[in-house]
Amino acid sequence: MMKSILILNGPNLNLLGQREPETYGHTTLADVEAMCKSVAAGLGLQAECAQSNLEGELIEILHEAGRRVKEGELIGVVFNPGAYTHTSVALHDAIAGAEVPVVECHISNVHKREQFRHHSFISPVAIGVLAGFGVRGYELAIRALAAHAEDAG
Ligand code: CA2
Repeated sequence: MMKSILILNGPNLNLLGQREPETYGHTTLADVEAMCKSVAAGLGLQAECAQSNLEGELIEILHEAGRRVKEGELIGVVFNPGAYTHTSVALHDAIAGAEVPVVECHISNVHKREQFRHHSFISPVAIGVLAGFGVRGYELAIRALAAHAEDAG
């Protein structure tokens, strides 16, 4: 059975490519998802993609992902939590509680932006963090997650 990875995007990332191109580029979320599917396929993985603007829905998706990791169907999640990165103890607790492997991924380099973007509630429960490589970061995060799963066996 081909294993899956989940590409999960949080609030406002549905607007990608439509506004603020100087910060987030011209690529749309649909383009990013297609690129993720093709990168994953090259690694023998299936990429599933989800986006939600709702914190509770992201929590439920992470719980389900944790169950599927335990079943051996899913290797983990590439997660761009959007602005919830900087606010959400609930998403932190969901990742820890579901014991789901997460690579945190940001399009922009949050550390060269406003101070309020410098803290992440997600990083302490992530395998690792990628930021500042534009939408190419999703590809790098998929490769990082796949490599981590290989190492973990
Ligand atoms: O750099 C990233 O990927 C962020 O996670 C994006 C979030 C931001 O709040 C984080 O600090 C960093 C914002 C996502 C909103 O994306 C938009 C895209 C196009 C137009 C407007 C917003």
